[in-house]
Amino acid sequence: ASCSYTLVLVKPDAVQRRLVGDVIGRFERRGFKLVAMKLLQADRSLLDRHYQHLQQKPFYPALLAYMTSGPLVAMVWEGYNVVRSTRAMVGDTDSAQAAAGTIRGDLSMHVSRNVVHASDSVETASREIGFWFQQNELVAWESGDSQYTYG
Ligand code: DAT
Ligand code: MG
Repeated sequence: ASCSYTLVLVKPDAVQRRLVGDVIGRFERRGFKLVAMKLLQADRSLLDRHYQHLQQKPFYPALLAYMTSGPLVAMVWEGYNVVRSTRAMVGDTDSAQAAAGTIRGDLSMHVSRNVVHASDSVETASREIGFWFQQNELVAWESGDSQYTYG
C-alpha cells in the first residue's frame, strides 16, 4: 500500500444518467484528493490504447460504440492505497455480481453499462493516466484536511 494515483472514468451511461456527482462525491467523502478532471468525447484511437487488453474480445466493438456514444468524465485521484481502495469502491466488473454499497452495485445492473472505470494496478494506473492526461493537467495542491485524514 502506498500513496499514489489512479485513473477513474465516469462512463457515458453515467453522464447521461446524471450520476457524475454521485460518483465524484464517493471519492471525495472517502478522503481522496482530486488532481485532474475533464469532460471529453473519447475517440477510437484513445480507447484502442486504453482497452488494448480487450481488443480481441467478441464484445469489443460494442464496448467501443458505448464508450464513444457520448461524453465521459476522466479524473485522476490521489491518496493512500488509492488504486486498491478505488477498485473496492467500484465493485465487480459485472454489475449483477457487484456488492451493494459499491458504485456498480448501487448504480447499475449490467456489465455492458457499468458506470465507471478504475485502474486495476499501480502500473496500469500510471500508463492509463498518460493516455488521458498531459503531465501539465495534473494539479499539485496541498489538501488542508490531511492531518485529519492521515495518521
Ligand atoms: P473492469 O472495468 O472491471 O476493469 P475489464 O478491464 O475486464 O473490467 O473490462 C473492461 C470493460 O469491458 C468492463 O468494465 C466492461 C466491459 N466488459 C468486460 N467484460 C464484458 C462482457 N463479458 N460483456 C460486455 N462487456 C464487458
Ligand atoms: Mg480493467
